[in-house]
Amino acid sequence: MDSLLPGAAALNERHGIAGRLAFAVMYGGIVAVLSHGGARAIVALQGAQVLSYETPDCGEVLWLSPHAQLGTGKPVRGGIPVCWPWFGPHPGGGGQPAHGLVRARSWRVAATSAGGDGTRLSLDVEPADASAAAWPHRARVTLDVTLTDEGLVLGLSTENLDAAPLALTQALHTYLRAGGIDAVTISGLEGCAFIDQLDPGPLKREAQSLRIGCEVDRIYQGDCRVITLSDTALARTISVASGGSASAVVWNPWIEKSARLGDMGPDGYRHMVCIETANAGADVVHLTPGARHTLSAHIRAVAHS
Ligand code: TA6
Repeated sequence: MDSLLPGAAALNERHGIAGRLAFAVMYGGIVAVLSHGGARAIVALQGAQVLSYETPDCGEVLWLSPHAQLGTGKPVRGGIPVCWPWFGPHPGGGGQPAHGLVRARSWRVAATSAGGDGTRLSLDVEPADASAAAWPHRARVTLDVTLTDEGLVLGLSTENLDAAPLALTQALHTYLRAGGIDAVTISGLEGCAFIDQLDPGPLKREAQSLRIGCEVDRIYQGDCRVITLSDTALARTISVASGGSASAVVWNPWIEKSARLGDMGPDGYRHMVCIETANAGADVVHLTPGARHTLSAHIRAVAHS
C-alpha cells in the first residue's frame, strides 16, 4: 500500500459524512464504511474493492475470504475486485498480473456525497508508471460506489486521455455469498453463448438455468444484462444487472482449484459464486481519444416472502 496514503482521520476530516460515510482501519488497511437506510457497504481504498454489502432483510450479500488482509501487495479474494485494464491473463503474455494493474494499488478518494437517494463514494487511480510496458496508454479510471434503497450500484469509468485509441477489457468480479452451492440456481443466461475456459474450443450455448456441481469458469457473450442467483438456503434472490456490457462471467473454483488457491477457506467454494459484470472475451471496449466508457453493476438482494 502507498506509504503516502493519508490516514483514516485525515480522510474523515476531508471526506467523511456524519452518519453516512466514515473511514476506518479494517483488514489491515483503510476502508470507507457507507451507510444508508439500514444497509452498509465497506470499500477498501486498496483496489477500490467492495469487501462487504449488507442489507437489513438479507444480511451479507458478498463472500469474502476468511484470509482477507490488505497491505500484503496481493489482491484480496472476495467482495468485488476491479479487473482493469485487462480481464484474465495479460493479452501480451509475460509476467504481468492476471486481471490487470489496479487490484493491489491504493486508490484516491475523489468525492463523497449523501442524500435521500443514497450514499456515494468516488475513487480514482493513476495506473502505476510501471504499467507503461504492460499497457502503454494514458487513461483515467474511476469507480463510483452508490448505496441506495434499491441496492448497491458500481460504475467503473474509463476516459482515454491519450492521442491514440485504446482497447480495454475489464470486470467487476463480484463474489456472491451462497448458503450452500447445491441450494443455488442461476438464471438469465439461458440461450447465451459462452466460452468454456475449462474446455477451450467452439462457443457453447447455455440451454437452461445453471446449477453448480463442479468447477465452472465461463465467459458468456451477448444479452446477459440481468443475472439472478436464487438461494433456497438463505431464502433470497440476488440480481446483478449490468450496463455498458455485452458479456458476463460465472466462476466457481470447486474443490481442487480452491485447495490450490489457498485463500478460499476450508469449504469456501460451497458458499460463493462469482457473477461478474464484464467486458471480456469478444466484448472489447475501444475508446477513441477523449472518449469515455462506463461498466456498471447494480446488485440487489430480495428476501423470499
Ligand atoms: O473470473 C474467473 C477467473 O478468471 C478464473 O479463471 C480465476 O482465475 C478467477 O478469475 C480468480 O482469479 P484471481 O486472479 O483472483 O485468482
